[in-house]
Amino acid sequence: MIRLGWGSCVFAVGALVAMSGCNDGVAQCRDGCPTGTRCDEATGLCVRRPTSSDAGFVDDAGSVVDAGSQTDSGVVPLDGGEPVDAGRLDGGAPDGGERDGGADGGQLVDAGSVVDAGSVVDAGSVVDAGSVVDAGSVVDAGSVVDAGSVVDAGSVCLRPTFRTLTIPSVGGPIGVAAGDVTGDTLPDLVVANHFDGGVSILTGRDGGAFTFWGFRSTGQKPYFVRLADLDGDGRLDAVVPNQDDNTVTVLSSPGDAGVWSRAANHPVGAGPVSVTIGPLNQDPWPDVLVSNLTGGSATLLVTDGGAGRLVPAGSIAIGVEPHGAAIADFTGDGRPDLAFAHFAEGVVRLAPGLAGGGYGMALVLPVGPAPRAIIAGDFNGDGPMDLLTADYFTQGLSALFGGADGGFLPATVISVGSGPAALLHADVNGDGRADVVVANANDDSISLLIASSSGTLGPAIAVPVGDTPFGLASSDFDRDGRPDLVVSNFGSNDLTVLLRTGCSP
Ligand SMILES: [Ca+2]
Ligand SMILES: [Ca+2]
Ligand SMILES: [Ca+2]
Ligand SMILES: [Ca+2]
Repeated sequence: MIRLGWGSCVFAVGALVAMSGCNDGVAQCRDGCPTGTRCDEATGLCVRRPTSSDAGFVDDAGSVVDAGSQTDSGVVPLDGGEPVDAGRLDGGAPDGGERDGGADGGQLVDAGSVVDAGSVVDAGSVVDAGSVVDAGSVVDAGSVVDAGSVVDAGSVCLRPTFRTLTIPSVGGPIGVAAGDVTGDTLPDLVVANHFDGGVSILTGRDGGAFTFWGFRSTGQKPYFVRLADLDGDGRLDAVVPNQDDNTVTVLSSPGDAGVWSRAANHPVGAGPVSVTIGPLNQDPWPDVLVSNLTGGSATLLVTDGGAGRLVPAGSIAIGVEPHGAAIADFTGDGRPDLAFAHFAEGVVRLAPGLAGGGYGMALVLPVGPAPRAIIAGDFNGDGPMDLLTADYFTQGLSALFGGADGGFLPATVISVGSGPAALLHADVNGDGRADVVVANANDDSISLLIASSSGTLGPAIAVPVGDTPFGLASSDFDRDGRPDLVVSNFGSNDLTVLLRTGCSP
């Protein structure tokens, strides 16, 4: 493994980033949800968006946060948080720092840091979309190690086994995403090459092998990559935060061999290291939440459905060093809320979405040291949404279990490998329930936490991968009906593809 000074970790290879639940794992969400639907975090499936005609639809009349009180069970209510800059999404003027039901939390300060809220502006200039590099050369279909025993007798597989392929990469593969970007229905890989200023595209072939297709420039020090159909053309686009030039690149518009022909660079805050795809407003289009590590802020980019492009929708001064983020409805009012893992502080900040747009005071939830990634889901099977953080300076995850009143229990630790840096919420054993995968950067392994039939997570199962894994994605690469995994190994400059074979007894 590579041991780097923490400073350089923070600013160079640091956090991998939160994967917002279902966007990473289950096919329907990962592929982008169609018009009129949204991603259901609990199942990873695209579900119909509620409308004003639906029973239970929450309109703008209510306040988001119930002014509950501390309960005997130790559940922290959602109104006990600290203030953040509440940017608005509706294009209106800032709300002057006032917020109803101030309850027992702090007072909202500086609600006016709205950056160009909602106005449609230039969605970014077209920059070099890159050229095709050595199209068609086969990049090492990989050596087979650890073929695993095939059991899989149809019962729940608690210990999945894999056939391992190692695929060489270049330029510091810090992040990876999987999905069909060439339009042939086979899942491809898109790799963020930190030192090369762009992403490489590896096209899927039959049997789970990959062919290096080419490269697309993005910006300086790309840190992460996510795929989603942002412009509504039915094809996956790539979203890449560029840490050193404070931009996010969106690659779109199928061109040569179906791969992107357009690159739009959007200005964001300082040091963007992650993007989270999810709903930030009430339209059916997926939006982009950017964590700006050094700026201590988050930038909101929303899709303008009519124009099919991304436009700025404000920023939030969320606090010191936000790394990963998650978008989910934690308060149960139908509006998306935002959760951020704050690396330097060892806390999660959860900002509730407000009825009129914008976000309310953030609830501060202590977790372990150096949380880098965060995902949302029901990880104990009791219904309310929970959070998991990957605490990089430890050998564990922090689990924040949601209470029935919308608050959270104090964090509990789940043991995994050393240096957990990335999280993936995806079905690993093929039983239809999303499991949790952890990239352990310091011991060159991943941990599998298999979800039981009751919805709880099993103990971590270690699987060796390459040196300093920082990126995770999943798809069925060999099209055998079983979900597979891919890991980007920053230290060994390669990718580990784990093709599921079966189960061990
Ligand atoms: Ca598209
Ligand atoms: Ca729960
Ligand atoms: Ca599963
Ligand atoms: Ca498979």
